[in-house]
Amino acid sequence: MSDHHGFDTEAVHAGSEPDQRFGAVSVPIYQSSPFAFDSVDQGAGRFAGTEHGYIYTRMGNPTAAALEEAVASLEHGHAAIATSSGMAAISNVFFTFLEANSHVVGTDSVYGPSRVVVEKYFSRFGVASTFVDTSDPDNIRRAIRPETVMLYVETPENPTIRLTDIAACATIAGEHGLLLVVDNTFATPLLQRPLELGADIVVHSMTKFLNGHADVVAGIIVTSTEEQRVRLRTALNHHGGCIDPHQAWLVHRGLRTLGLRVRKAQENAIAIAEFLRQHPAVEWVRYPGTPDYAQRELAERQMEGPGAILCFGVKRGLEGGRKVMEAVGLATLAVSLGGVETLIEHPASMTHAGMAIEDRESAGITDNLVRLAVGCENTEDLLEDLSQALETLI
Ligand code: LCS
Repeated sequence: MSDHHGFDTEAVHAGSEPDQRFGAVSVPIYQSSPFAFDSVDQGAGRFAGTEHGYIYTRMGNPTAAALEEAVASLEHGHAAIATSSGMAAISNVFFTFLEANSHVVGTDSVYGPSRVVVEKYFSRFGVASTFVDTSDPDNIRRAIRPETVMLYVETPENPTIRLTDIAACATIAGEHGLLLVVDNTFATPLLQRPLELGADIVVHSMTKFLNGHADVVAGIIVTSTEEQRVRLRTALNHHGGCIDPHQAWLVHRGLRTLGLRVRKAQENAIAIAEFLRQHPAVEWVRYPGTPDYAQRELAERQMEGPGAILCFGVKRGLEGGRKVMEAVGLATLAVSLGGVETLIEHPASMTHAGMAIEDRESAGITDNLVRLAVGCENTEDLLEDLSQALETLI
């Protein structure tokens, strides 16, 4: 059905066949670790892969499979593998495809732990890496070595909202035989489908928009081929990191309203960005939906909407940023993003406080940068809250 229906129809129906036994309309939660075999032959067949069916939840589970089918369908992928967290998904991609003495090129300001996993742990097994500003494809070309096997890209980037051209990356990856992996957490498949632009693999922190309710940590890998699926699934079966059935069910429930939530949050973000641009206490706004956004042409070509996350710079630097954080009432002061509630965060004093000031500045994470992950509240309430918080700077 995925080729014939719209996004919301797929989000509601993909992976959601009524249950065969009692006709339950919602996919049952198969909260079981093992699955019984009818016979020794059947068990042997399942292990050999000659018989379809479940064996043990680490190796696959029907509730998780429903979610995997739905996300694969929304991303226009071949198949998907759900994991216990976004980091478990990303680590499994590295674990599966990186060999000793191979090399990875990645986006410099990816979500911190995605870079740490390669630089701190895989380096122990001889994997080298170069993280560059991938918004300029020439930086990628310059970083590639004969032993490079993977190009790992996050777009839009967290928290700078800088974009990388996925189609240009696919061309480079094709020329050099690299696996192109894209973290699509910020955009969601509603707004950006990297596999259609030539990426090989998509990863998500489903903790964010796909689940959408700030109550679950989960991740997923979407593949474009059966060979990738088998390799990733086998690796995950061996080293763990599988999703729990109840967790999978919660994410699948949230996924069914993905389009509604992201469109509403985006509508709010567009209004907020415009409001901030006019505000005397705000120095700059970075959001793909504003007319002065530096990568507007790329945003329009690559994404079907500007999304629900923006960052802005307030007057009075670090102190100004802290003041706004303290003054907001409706927006919650918390990390993470992609839930129905608006969250506000100050990277310089929170998520990126551990970085040297020069590194922060060169990555564009200035002291006055405030990250706003816009939720689904009423627009006027959010504007009123931000307005009273910004007043404290005037
Ligand atoms: N990819 C991106 C783009 C993320 O923003 C995150 C988490 C992850 C992967 C990892 O996913 P997890 O394992 O947490 O499910 N981002 C966070 C953030 O911005 N604040 O808190 C977590």
